[in-house]
Amino acid sequence: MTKLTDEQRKRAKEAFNNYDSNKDGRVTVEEFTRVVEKFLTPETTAALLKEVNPNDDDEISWEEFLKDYENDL
Ligand SMILES: [Ca+2]
Ligand SMILES: [Ca+2]
Repeated sequence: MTKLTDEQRKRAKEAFNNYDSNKDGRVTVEEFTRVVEKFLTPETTAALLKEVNPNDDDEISWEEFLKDYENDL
């Protein structure tokens, strides 16, 4: 697995915070969906959610987000 540089990690964190619209430090599936559905089709949004939220609960944890971010590099 690729190890993120500090800079990449910082960017991942910024992206994560960007999805956290109520700024409580957690990204719910609802928050994530609200952002991505603006520029993705419902099908693509669903597929993306499966990748970024593999345990299918109602929250995209930082660990889940970071893992997906690494996979997409
Ligand atoms: Ca939130
Ligand atoms: Ca999750």
